[in-house]
Amino acid sequence: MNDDLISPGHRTCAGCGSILAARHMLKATGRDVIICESTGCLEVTSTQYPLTSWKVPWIHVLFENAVSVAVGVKAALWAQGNEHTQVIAFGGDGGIVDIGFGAVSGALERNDDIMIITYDNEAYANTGIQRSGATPFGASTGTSPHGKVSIGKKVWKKNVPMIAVAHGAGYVASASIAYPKDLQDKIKKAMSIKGTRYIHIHTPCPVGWGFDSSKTIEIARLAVQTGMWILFEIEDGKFKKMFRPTELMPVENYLRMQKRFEHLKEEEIKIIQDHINQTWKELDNLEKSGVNLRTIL
Ligand SMILES: Cc1ncc(C[n+]2csc(CCOP(=O)(O)OP(=O)(O)O)c2C)c(N)n1
Repeated sequence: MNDDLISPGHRTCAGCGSILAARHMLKATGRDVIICESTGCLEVTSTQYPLTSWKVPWIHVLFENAVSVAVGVKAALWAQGNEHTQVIAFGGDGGIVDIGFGAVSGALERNDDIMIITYDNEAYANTGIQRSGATPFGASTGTSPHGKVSIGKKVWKKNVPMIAVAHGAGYVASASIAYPKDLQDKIKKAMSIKGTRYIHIHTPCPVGWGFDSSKTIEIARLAVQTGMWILFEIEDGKFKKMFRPTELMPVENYLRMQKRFEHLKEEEIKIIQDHINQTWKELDNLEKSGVNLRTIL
């Protein structure tokens, strides 16, 4: 196991899931890595001038172009004859899934040799919890508030891992801070592969989601146990589920622990439960079929 390459003393909120994603990521990569991180909670709280929590080379990039900078850094290393240093574009769901997505798509399409990692706290947390493309259906946020005529966010979460596969990415995976070994194994595997690799990590946010800061790991684990967040790997276009409980727990257990879902009525919870059941079944069928998603998406 590598040293801890995120030092304590950073200013993330108590119970922040995103800093754990960074910590586990670096445990997997070791020191031979350059991180290009977009503006967001984690950037602000881990690098308050003149201090930094990052014990590896780290660049703060504008909100929208962490991936473009990572591609440039990789090209500069290549010009120096350095083929060993891993370059990672690291950003929140706002940075990667939404505003920076053009650059993500460009890198994927060119198959640039970088890793892209999203830490997904399912909102624009740094600016006060606005809805992002990764915010789940039914969640109340500053820009998808629930009320008399609204249940919160009205559409489903954007599926960037599948969009990455549709670009032909050779390695795509989802991960969770509640399953650190699985998370680190996936990053290690991604490091052994050339081309654009995409990993999406689920990172609960006590402030934005409305739960006690002692419950971060419990919530992250429940997301996986209920099927609200599915752990998988797509290698060379082949889908594989990485966590298969004999039975999924009811999603209500997960939703009821968070203020952002507290307004949901039984029928809305049922819509979410049905959606999970359907997705779970179809992903099983996909895995059994052995279909190569790179050829059909
Ligand atoms: C072009 C641009 N628009 C808006 C902002 C304001 N802004 C800074 S961080 C942020 C939200 C970041 O959200 P996300 O990427 O999800 O990371 P998180 O804060 O949740 O960790 C926004 C909107 C900005 N810095 N630049």
